[in-house]
Amino acid sequence: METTVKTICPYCGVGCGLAVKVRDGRIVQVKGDDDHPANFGSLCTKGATIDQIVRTPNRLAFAHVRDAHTREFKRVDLDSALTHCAEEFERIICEHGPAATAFYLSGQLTTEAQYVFNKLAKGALGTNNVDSNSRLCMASAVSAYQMALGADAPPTCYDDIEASDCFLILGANMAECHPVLWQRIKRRAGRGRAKIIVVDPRRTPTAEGAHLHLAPRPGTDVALLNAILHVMIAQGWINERFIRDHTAGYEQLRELVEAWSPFRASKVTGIEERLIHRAAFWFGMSAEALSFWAMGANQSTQGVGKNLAIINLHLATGKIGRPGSGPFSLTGQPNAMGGRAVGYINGGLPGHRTLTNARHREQVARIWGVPSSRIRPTPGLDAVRLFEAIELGDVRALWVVGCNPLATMPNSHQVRRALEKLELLIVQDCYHPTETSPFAHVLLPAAMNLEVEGTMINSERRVSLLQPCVPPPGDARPDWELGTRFAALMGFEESFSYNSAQDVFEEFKLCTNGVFELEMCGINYRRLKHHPLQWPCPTSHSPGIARRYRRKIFATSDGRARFHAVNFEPPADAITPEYPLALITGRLAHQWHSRTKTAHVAKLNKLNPGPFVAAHPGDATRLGLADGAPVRLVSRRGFVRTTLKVDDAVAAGTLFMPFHWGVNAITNPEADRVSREPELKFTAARLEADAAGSHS
Ligand SMILES: Nc1nc2c(c(=O)[nH]1)N[C@H]1C(S)=C(S)[C@@H](COP(=O)(O)OP(=O)(O)OC[C@H]3O[C@@H](n4cnc5c(=O)[nH]c(N)nc54)[C@H](O)[C@@H]3O)O[C@H]1N2
Ligand SMILES: Nc1nc2c(c(=O)[nH]1)N[C@H]1C(S)=C(S)[C@@H](COP(=O)(O)OP(=O)(O)OC[C@H]3O[C@@H](n4cnc5c(=O)[nH]c(N)nc54)[C@H](O)[C@@H]3O)O[C@H]1N2
Ligand code: SF4
Ligand SMILES: [Mo]
Repeated sequence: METTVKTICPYCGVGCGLAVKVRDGRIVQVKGDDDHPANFGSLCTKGATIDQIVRTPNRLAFAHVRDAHTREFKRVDLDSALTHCAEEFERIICEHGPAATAFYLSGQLTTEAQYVFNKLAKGALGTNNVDSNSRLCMASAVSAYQMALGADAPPTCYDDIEASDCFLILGANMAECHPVLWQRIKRRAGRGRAKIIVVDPRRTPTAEGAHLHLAPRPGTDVALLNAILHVMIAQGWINERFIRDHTAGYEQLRELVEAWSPFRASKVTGIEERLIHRAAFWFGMSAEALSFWAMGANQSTQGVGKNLAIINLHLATGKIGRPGSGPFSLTGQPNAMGGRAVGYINGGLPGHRTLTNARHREQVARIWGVPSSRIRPTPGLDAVRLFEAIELGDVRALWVVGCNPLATMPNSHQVRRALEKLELLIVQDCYHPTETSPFAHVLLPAAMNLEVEGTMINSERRVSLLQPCVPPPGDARPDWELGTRFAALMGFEESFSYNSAQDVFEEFKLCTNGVFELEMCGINYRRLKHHPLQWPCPTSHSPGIARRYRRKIFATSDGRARFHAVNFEPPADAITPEYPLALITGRLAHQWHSRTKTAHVAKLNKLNPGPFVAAHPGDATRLGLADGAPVRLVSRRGFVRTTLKVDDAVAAGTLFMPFHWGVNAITNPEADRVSREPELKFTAARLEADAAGSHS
């Protein structure tokens, strides 16, 4: 029998629709869904090859348990494994209190799984130690949206691309990381209707496709953005009326950017003055301008500042709240947006609520069916502090759902010490081994995206329904169900009495009721089976709202958007003679993070075959290193071995290393003060010949 199942690509936050042909329980063809508004049939290499990541030799199909992480794993049935988890949680909570337990969740889970685990921790067990890999990813954007616009909600949609005349793409390599959206931008620009400005220290494929490439020294974007605003103010390309009627805080910002002449910014950023003028001219004089940004902005000790400085440009020109204009942060993972709505971070509650607000705790407790005293008012630990607390012995049990922290957290030597110290580490994953799973006491087999029902929300706030294409292998179950079964064993059966993902979604939806900016009450599985819907979607007849702030009333208390006067601050890791180079880490087009998925796909590995560090020819010559040489990359935290790639796409004084094969032994855990997002984009490093000559 042959059927075509419509579902969603399990990789990036573009959220492409898939049409998966299944014959006799096997996937026989994967195509883009022609009807899905995120991609209209297009796919990139990763999406097109997902059939190859489902049945792999290292698929984790059964639960495993052991007493100590030095012993052998024993395969057990799921109920025994969950019972063991429950007993261990009970013991640790009894001896050390609930704050000795923690959860580390993922933007690659369904909204339903994120919701269940967040509720399990904060509403049942009484621990607020819930954080997610979004801390390493979207945290800075979340903080900036809240501060500037009053709510964590991108105001824009993909259709804005066709209505825009100028794209400012900062710290985002869209050609490799959001390829389907990039193709759409290229089509718009190709018709001669829009200019593309790319701000990236590297000459990426995205920069090569731009009309103007500004290559700042790593970490100096705020200086550049302030200078762009300086020029726009001096030239009168700002919108005084919009500023007066719909914003607050302009005067302070104006005073600050007055001091940021292109001359001064050029000294800090290394970008020629005339190019700063040109960028300001294009942004300021275009009828509509859209900015996209991603990790080059967010993963910085000034991550929130960079975000705010971008939003300032839109507010100063009034280029927001109308087709073709607005700030548009790109979400990395397929459902980071769902996690944000669910509040799966240390201080969050569902429906854009916060733990510290007593009214919010009451509202959520009512929906959760728990006494409001159960929800504790103090935020838990963010990811970086969580692993520090584990090493100190303050947290003793950790449940990791859909993350591989030993590979992806900064300063992984510290993370390894923490994992070794845990009394209970539960790793719930689709594969084993990963970098993290060998440290576990319990392995729980998770069904993967193509095997489950549930929702995911993409960068433009669009909710899509995942439909199972094939059954999960062995004992693997959907993530939400594993959390629910554990909750029942801990005595919370009544408040976790879901029989399906749909039941979970219906409860989550109640948390958005009356939360104007996030309202999802008009969304249900029945509607989603026909077509995906954007929130806010207040009624079952509403098509969902594509663009926010059309009436120029922002989600702040007085309806005005806020300017923020952000001054430039250098990155935390100091460049010194001992560590003279600035190391950037990031992605390649055909690999995904720690490669638990993409490592299985021959085509992808042929395209991006292996690890390297890229250095400018001048730096390589000065160090006497040739292309292909075995090298050591050393930072204040350790070293990694790899192969040198001499490449003039990176500027002199900088290095680039993809993190797919491991680089985090040397990266810096120092984080933005507000968002607590670590500075994964800037490590002071030195490059040297690897005397041992072997790679790892
Ligand atoms: N192929 C592929 N696609 C992916 C992923 C993947 O693993 N592989 N992961 C997904 C996820 S979770 C995410 S978060 C996104 C990330 O998507 P991106 O953020 O686009 O990807 P990165 O390579 O991490 O970083 C983007 C760029 O930031 C630049 N950069 C570094 N420092 C600075 C700086 O100081 N200023 C500026 N302006 N730029 C800087 C880097 O040179 C790099 O080109 O990709 C998503 N899509
Ligand atoms: N140096 C450096 N480090 C970085 C970054 C960087 O740019 N530079 N980027 C950061 C960013 S933006 C991100 S988002 C993080 C990503 O960090 P991680 O999320 O830790 O990285 P992944 O390799 O995607 O790990 C996801 C794990 O979940 C498993 N998994 C996948 N789908 C499912 C599922 O449905 N259920 C369950 N239970 N498991 C599943 C995968 O097999 C894998 O083991 O990395 C961060 N780390
Ligand atoms: S662009 Fe992103 S969502 Fe679309 S197919 Fe590629 S990885 Fe999947
Ligand atoms: Mo990410």
